[in-house]
Amino acid sequence: MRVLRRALGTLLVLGAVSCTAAQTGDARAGDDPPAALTPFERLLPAPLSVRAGGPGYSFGPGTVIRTGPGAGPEVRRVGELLAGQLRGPDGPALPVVAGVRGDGIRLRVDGAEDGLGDEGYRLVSAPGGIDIVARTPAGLFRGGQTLRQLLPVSGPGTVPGGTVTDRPRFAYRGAMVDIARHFFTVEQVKRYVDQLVPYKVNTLHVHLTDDQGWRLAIDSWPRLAQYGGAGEVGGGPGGHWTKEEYRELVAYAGERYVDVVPEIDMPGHTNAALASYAELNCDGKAPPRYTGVKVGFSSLCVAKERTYAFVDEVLGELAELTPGRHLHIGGDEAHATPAADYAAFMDRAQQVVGRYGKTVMAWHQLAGARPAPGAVLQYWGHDRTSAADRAEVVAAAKAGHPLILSPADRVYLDMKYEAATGPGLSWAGYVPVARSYSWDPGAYLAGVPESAVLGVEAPLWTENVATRAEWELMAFPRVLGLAELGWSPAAALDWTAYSRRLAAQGPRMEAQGIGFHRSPDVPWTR
Ligand code: TNX
Repeated sequence: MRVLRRALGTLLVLGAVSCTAAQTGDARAGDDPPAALTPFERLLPAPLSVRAGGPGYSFGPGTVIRTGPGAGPEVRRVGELLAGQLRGPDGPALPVVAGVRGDGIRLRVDGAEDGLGDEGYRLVSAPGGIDIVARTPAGLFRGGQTLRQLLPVSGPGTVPGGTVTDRPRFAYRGAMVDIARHFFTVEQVKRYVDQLVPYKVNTLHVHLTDDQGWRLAIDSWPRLAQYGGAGEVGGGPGGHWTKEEYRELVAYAGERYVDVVPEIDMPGHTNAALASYAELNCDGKAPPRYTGVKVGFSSLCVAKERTYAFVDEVLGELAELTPGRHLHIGGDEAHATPAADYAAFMDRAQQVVGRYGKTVMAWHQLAGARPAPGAVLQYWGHDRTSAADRAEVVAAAKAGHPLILSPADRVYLDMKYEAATGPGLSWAGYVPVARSYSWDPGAYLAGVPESAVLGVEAPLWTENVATRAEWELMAFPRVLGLAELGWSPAAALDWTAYSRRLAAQGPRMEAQGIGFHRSPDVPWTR
């Protein structure tokens, strides 16, 4: 911390960035909007601090990415990934070479850079090259994303001179996708990972099971995926992921420093499981599969021992597939489970998670039962959530449960922007881009100190989102705002300034082929 504070003393803190496009010498400014922000000003999420000035670095045909000193294979891999991201169609080859002496992009891990934390970095751009220094390879990767944004949309060109010193405000910056209501493939979800990493999102939560579908193969209960996965909302064929596919997603995300949090929603939202195995039902009869959009009608049979064998075996296989810390066990909208049964069930399910060496994550309804020590609660309330429900969550946070904030009327990506939005729902109200961005996670729940907030997450529920195009329309651009709320310092959060940064991302999202919502509250320039 001391190092960072000392460094900050010499830097202009965010908001004071004052270079002009002319000073930055952005050689190909033409492919960013006219009267555009300077490259430093358009960074999204806004960094902790920037000191712009001095001549910058121009990529040339011979530019290389250098790693070292003593960089292991992980730093090299970060270099290769970054080269792949930076290389435009006609850009330089950007080979990755060992040793940081010489011109080029120099990636260096320095364990003594305590002030940069687990994901922070410092990027210095000057005529001799660009230095990215971090305490961890993850920090180098995040710094590499900043470098991408400092370049013109078309790829390697000139990076203006200056220093960015940056680290996230919150440790957890997530996006969730529901592949249960409508099925999506691993390839489609990987594409989402690619679309999120430029904005420094570090967690992908996958809602794997619900009433309408069970989407992950479980060896000890094969009918869950085979039968329970063969359907979806509206009667489509559905589908499921094999373990191999799931591992592939986890590895792909992991290489980009995105942690995958799997969710098995219990004891409600379980019709697909109940339909697959009669023995999981209290009356021993399997219900039909479900293709509607109601919630809150299904429950595992809390009184049956067989239910706990199911929980144990499913979570055991899931833990084995999960390198990350968290297993999400749902716990929301268990309207068909009496309160005492709910608490009893969640006690046992949480014990199972603990036995497999993982940390419980659950929707905030767990606060009304008995959250296990350390359990992370995901708050999805909204401005009309009752004072009593809110008080339960506040009390849990005060008792030491870290919170993930996903307020439904701010960051539920399935909420329509406005009445005319085609896909999506509106039970939490319409959520225009400005509303989605305009709240402060550190001060959102009265009585919850910022230190109790582990981070933020934007869920995309898919009852009424059936295609990848609809998914992109709902997620973009709102998910960028969530990324900024999770990363940027509180002092940087300002809608007017943000809306200009967001507008500058328009051509970048276009270049990535993202079909985003051209919301009228953003000053898009083209
Ligand atoms: C509430 S959020 C749900 C989901 C729905 C969503 C639709 C939560 C934990 N439960 O089951 O898909 O609303 O917006």
